Amino acid sequence: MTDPQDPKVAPSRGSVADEKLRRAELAGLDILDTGPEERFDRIARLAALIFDTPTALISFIDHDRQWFKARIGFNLCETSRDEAFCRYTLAYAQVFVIEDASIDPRFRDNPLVVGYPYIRFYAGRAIRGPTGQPVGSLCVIGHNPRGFDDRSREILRELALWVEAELARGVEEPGRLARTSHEGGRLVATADAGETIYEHIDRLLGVAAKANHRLAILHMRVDNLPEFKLVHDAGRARRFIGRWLNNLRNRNSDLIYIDRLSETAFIGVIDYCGSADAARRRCDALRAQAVQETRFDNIHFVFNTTAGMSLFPDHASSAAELVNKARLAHSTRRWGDRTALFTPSIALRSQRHSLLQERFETALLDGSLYFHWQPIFGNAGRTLVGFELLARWYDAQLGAVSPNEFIPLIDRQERLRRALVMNAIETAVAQLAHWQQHHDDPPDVAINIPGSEFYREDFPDLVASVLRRHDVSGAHLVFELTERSLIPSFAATAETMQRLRQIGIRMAIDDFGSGYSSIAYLTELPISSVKIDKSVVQQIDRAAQHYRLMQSIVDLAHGQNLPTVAEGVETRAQLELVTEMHCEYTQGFFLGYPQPLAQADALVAQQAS
Ligand code: G
Ligand code: MN
Repeated sequence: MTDPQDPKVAPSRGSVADEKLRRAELAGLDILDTGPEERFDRIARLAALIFDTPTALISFIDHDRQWFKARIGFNLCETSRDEAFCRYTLAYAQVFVIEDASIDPRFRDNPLVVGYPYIRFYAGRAIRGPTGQPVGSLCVIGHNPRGFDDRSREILRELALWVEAELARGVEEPGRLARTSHEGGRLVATADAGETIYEHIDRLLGVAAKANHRLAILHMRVDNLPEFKLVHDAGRARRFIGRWLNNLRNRNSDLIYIDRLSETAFIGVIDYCGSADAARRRCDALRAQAVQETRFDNIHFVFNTTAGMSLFPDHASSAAELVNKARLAHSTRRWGDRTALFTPSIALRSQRHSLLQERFETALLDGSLYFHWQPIFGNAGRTLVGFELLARWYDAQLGAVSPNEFIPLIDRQERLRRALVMNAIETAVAQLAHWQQHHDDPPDVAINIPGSEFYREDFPDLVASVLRRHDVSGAHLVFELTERSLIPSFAATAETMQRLRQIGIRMAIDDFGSGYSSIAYLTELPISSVKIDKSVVQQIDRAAQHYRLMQSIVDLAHGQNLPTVAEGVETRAQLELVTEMHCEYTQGFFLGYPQPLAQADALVAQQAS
């Protein structure tokens, strides 16, 4: 073997076959791009202490790069293989020493010598894998020329053998950490198998409090993870996600912790300085990295994330509370790039929301949740044709609760949503039974139905049984569905609509023109009318372009033989214009407010006489 201590000798890569063996050994270790581990950091730290050097590294030589598993006093995650001092070390059985790189012909032009980190002194010892292939090195580096005596060489050799022993023990579970310490301006925590995420974060908080550091707690969800898991088996998916997390850890030294909280949720802790907004931008940047394509094990995937965050010490002092607040902030954001920052008003709103959800069922029973009836008129002859049933809530303590607030909350909970829908249907059908007995031509009653009900197998049967019980036909019932609520599946919706039509019920598309208007709703679904959203109607007397938009929607509906209802008509001018457009029906404050049943009943009686 040539002696690389001789400065005239350049190291060879070894034969192609040797290099192949070496790389196979390295691949078997599965260590490249994994996260920092205390058991390796500790050895590097000890080396720096013993030899009194600013820098100690445990590196591995990949195909074309040198990658660092442990790095004390060194900012780069990896360097090119060509620059690596360690490729000399690898080719040598003993400790390899450069006393002054600036005068060594092999190194004096090396970018790591002429530039950062200005290496002068280097001492390294190869690290061998289980079958003896040299895969990396343990080295110490200094900025000043110096010597390295036999005793030092012996110690470095012992430390390198210790690294080899750790390698042979295999890769530790990443992200589980035991002692926490604060050193060199960066918070560090170390591994403990039995610890929960919360216990670990609590310990980090303790260290941060002592060191006067601020932490951002990130609650991040990978929204497309279920798709990923549909395609890949559990073991591969777990390894892939582990690799993704390690990439994030490696590239962000301020991300002092990240782990998986549930199927799709992850908790990260960022050590930050500055304002809350700076912390948020830091989280955004981290997530921007998180969506970059990850490649590993022949899988390519892009993780899409949404996230919320809370701050220590501002928002709470315990892990449980901070994680909850980050999660709460997250829940206010369903999409978008920005990380949602927790604010006290988010907490207040969420308290109010849970209070409303708690009280809802009682409200249905004690009558504080009730219905108003808003009349709908034909534009020709101004005749009353029906009512839309609108939920109203007056709580003894909270006062009037707007439907804009409670409907979205109720819709989120299947049980409550179902209770409200069935209550509305019961109310409408009972009143229809009454009107049927007293009037030859009872009015229609329209009810808002959340789209989710249409995916329930038994919905048409439930409705039919209410009709049967009151001995009422479905001919005067209209179910209103918003465009928004129907997005998931046309086929399932159409099938339910057909079954409802068989018992006489008509369907209307509600709020048409307010959101994701699709012509397909008008052509593909067996609906009977189109209700044009008030945001469209209320503009028609202001500008010609809005007038033309409304006219186009009316014409579009007519093209499918569907009559139209103008919603939210508030002025005489609007009423005249919608009539001029041949829109068939009008609903709005100008002709009638949503009103209690007694008034609606009086309106029906008046019309009949
Ligand atoms: O989404 P839907 O069309 O079901 O909503 C009806 C809502 O519109 C009810 O809450 C009702 O109080 C409100 N509304 C009804 N008529 C008018 C009106 O003329 N102007 C305004 N601003 N709102 C109205
Ligand atoms: Mn409606």
